[in-house]
This record gives sequence, C-alpha cells and structure tokens, in this order.
Amino acid sequence: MWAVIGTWRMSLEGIENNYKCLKEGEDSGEIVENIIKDVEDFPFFKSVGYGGLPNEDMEVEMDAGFMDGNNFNIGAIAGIRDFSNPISIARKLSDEKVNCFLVGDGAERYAHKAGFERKNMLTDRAIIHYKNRVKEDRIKQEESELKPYIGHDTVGVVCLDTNNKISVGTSTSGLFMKKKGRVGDSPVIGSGFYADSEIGGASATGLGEDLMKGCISYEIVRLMSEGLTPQQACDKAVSDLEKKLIKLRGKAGDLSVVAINNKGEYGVSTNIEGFSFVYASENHAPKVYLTKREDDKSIHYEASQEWLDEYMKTRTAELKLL
Ligand code: SD4
Repeated sequence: MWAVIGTWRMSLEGIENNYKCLKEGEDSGEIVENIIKDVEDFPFFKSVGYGGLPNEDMEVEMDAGFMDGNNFNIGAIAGIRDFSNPISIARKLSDEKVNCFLVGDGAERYAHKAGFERKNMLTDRAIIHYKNRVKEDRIKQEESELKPYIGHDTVGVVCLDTNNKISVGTSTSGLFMKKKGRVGDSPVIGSGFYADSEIGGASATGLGEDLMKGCISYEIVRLMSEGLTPQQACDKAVSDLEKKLIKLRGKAGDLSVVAINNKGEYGVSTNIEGFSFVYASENHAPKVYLTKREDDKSIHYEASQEWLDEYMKTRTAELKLL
C-alpha cells in the first residue's frame, strides 16, 4: 500500500507530479521532498518558498522540517533566507545525528557549504503585498492582529511508501509581517510534523503559537498508537486543544491537521472554514477535498470545479499597489 496527503489545495500539483513514482516503489522521503519542492518553486503560493510573504522587515524568512519515520531522523531549519528549497536543506540535515535543527545565519552557512542553490525569494508580487499591507495598517491606525494568511499556509506532506516507510515534511514562510526571528510550529518536531512508520504520521498548519501548545502532530500519532483511526485522532487532537485553549485563554487560533496511518488511511480535522487538502493512494487518484467540522466531527467533500477554478484565478490575479 502507498498513500500521500498534503495540506491545502496548493499541494495538488506536487502530488500529481510525484505520486506515480510511489507505485514504482520510490522512497517516501524522496517523494515528500519532491512534492514540497514543487510547492516552494511556484511563485503564486504566498506562504511557502519563492513568492512567500515577508516579515515586517520585508525579508522572506522560511522554516522547514523533515522526519523519517523508520529511524526517527529529523532535520529542521528556521528563519533561513535566500535559499530556494528549504525542505531539501531540512531533509539533508536529517542525516546528521547532532546539529540537525539550525536557525538563521547558522542554517544559511550550512546550506551554503552544502551547495544548496541561493535565490532571492522576495518576488515583486510579494513586495506589492507588503507595501499594501503597510498602507492598510497605516489607514487603520492600529496594529492588526497576526493571522495565518487565509487559504494558504504551510505545506505539510505525509507519505507512506510501498516499503511501509512513513515520512513527513513541512515548509513555510510563516506568518506575513511576523517579527524577524519569529518561528512557528512548522520546523518544530512534534508540533508541525511527526512520523513513526509503525503507527502513522501527521502534520499541522495554522497559528503556530497555538499549534505548539498542543504538540499536536505528536499527539495525533500517539492517539493513533492507542487504536484511534487517523480521523478520530485528528478530530480529538483538534477539538481537545481548541477546548483547552478557549478554557485557559479565551480563544484558539487556526488549527488544521492531516494524518495517515500505516495502512494508508487518512484523517483531517480543522477548526476553520475552508480548509482544503489533497489525498492520493493506491485506490484513489489525487483529489482536492474541503473539510468542515460539525459537532466535533469532520466532513470531507470534494472541491467543485468552480471552487478549483476560482482558487487559481484569485492566486494569479493581477495585483496593484494601493
Ligand atoms: C506558522 N503554522 O508559522 C505556520 C504558518 C501557517 O501561515 O501554517 N500558515 O505558524
């Protein structure tokens, strides 16, 4: 059996371009990296890789993480600038026994020495978004609250290959207008991602500051190890964390998760409207779904052609300076 799941509609092309190799026995780590690279390279996705939106100093600082569920190798980078494929750097770091989670300057030095491609990741389009946001904030005369960019967010991919190995990876430019040096959940093991080939893997997207409070990806895998299906585990992890956050703090940020188990079954849960994901497996061609939650249960339905057309139209629409 093989299966792969990715957060958001943006993982579709990556999954479509790579899932056939899974049938041919390709390693899940390789597939996770290749899918995420496709997302990082596409300039119209504004919260991952090239074209990602910058921090408040107008710098694109990116985070990425990778885990191999067979041997628990992990690699992660945070706050890295000017490298084209953060996921590849994170995966390469997962070969290291120590020094496998690097930040900022240290991550850049490592990537440089290891020969990774340097690239200015700030696009003209991202600069327009930045300038417009500065202008809007000035108009509002108040600091607007940091929210994950609606409908975009982190790409997280969990993959089971035909050798029963589960790998997981994440990549993001994090929150638009974040403070320099701010790190979310995406490169943090157990929060943004976790995989154990004997059980399953999970990945998260949303407000990192809140996702980390529940170590949510680890929690989902732990729940699966207790016998919950991926869907039950995702629903329980999201709803427990949301309830706890509301109880302790009065509100909960955006929490969305995807998971698969060692049989290739999937689960997805969210506390927001309009969370999309892509799933493919031996018995299932890649498809985009949307998820909504009713009474702590998730309902998944296939995205309509109209929704899919509208998605690309809005991503690529002409953007003007305000
Ligand atoms: C973070 N979870 O940096 C990530 C962001 C995300 O913007 O998923 N979306 O908190």
